[in-house]
Amino acid sequence: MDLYREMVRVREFETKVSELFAQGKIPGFVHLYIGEEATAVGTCANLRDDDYITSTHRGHGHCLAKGGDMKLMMAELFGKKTGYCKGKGGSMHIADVDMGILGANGIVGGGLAIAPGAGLAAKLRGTDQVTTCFFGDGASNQTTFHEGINLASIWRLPVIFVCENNEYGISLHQSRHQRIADVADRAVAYGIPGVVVDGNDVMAVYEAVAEAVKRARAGEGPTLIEAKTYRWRGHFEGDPTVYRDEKEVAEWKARCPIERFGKHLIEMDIATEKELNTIKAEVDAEVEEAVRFAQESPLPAPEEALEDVYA
Ligand SMILES: Cc1ncc(C[n+]2csc(CCOP(=O)(O)OP(=O)(O)O)c2C)c(N)n1
Repeated sequence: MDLYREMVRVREFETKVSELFAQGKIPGFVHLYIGEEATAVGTCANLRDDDYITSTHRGHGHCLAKGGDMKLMMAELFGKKTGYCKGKGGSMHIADVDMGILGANGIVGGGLAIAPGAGLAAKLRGTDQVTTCFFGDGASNQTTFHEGINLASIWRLPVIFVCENNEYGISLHQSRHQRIADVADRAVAYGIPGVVVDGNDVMAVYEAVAEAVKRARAGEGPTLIEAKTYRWRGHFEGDPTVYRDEKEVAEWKARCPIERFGKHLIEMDIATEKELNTIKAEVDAEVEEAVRFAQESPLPAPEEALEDVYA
């Protein structure tokens, strides 16, 4: 039930963000994760508060699933002083070090260079903390992918590399940017396990990551997990999405991770339809509260623009 609620939280947060963005209430760039919820939720359900994640430009789902505060996230998207980065970072720069969220990242593949560092730090401290590194199929062509996984492999670092293969790097289908169908095949080059999992099946993701976390905590090193999934929205909000047809989108919508898991819970007598509707209503209230908090919060003062700037 917790997995279901968490996926609904990600979906409803972002559905509201898409509405508010279309109304011009949210400035900047917004990349939505709608359709990919099972991957973040199934992964983060294995992590403790003191474990780390690195995130991407499509990071709302990762941050919420890892325990980020919805109100502070919404305020950040609104550019308000009460947001995670005092309104100066926006959607792509949400970080909460206390919750192990080492940062969403506008640099594609950026997290792949950060995660082994966090893994090495944990290893040197002698803790059993793990770091999970989220990235896309497009990012798996970056040098940081190869450097990061190679280092993690030779040093047996406790890092779980989770490739969210949503089939596209901006407008380019995977078949046009790679000659392989499975990014997980690249694990062979680094002598680590490579696992392909249905990224729209929250339990399948949970189980694959559970195994990788066990290996990592036991000092056996990293795992590369490829979650096959799909983003329902454009690359960014406002993207006219002319590079894919509606039939493809409809086919993936029919595999909605939330509806699918809801059905499973009902069939297994774990939940009733009424209980699932209650969860949705509770989440909607939580999202409304976050929007109210963001709207009522002050904007940062212009003279604060140069505070907290490091160079
Ligand atoms: C280093 C770098 N190169 C290029 C870009 C431009 N860019 C932004 S998103 C993106 C595609 C990312 O695709 P993928 O990693 O598959 O993630 P997805 O958007 O599909 O979640 C690119 C090339 C960037 N932000 N950073």
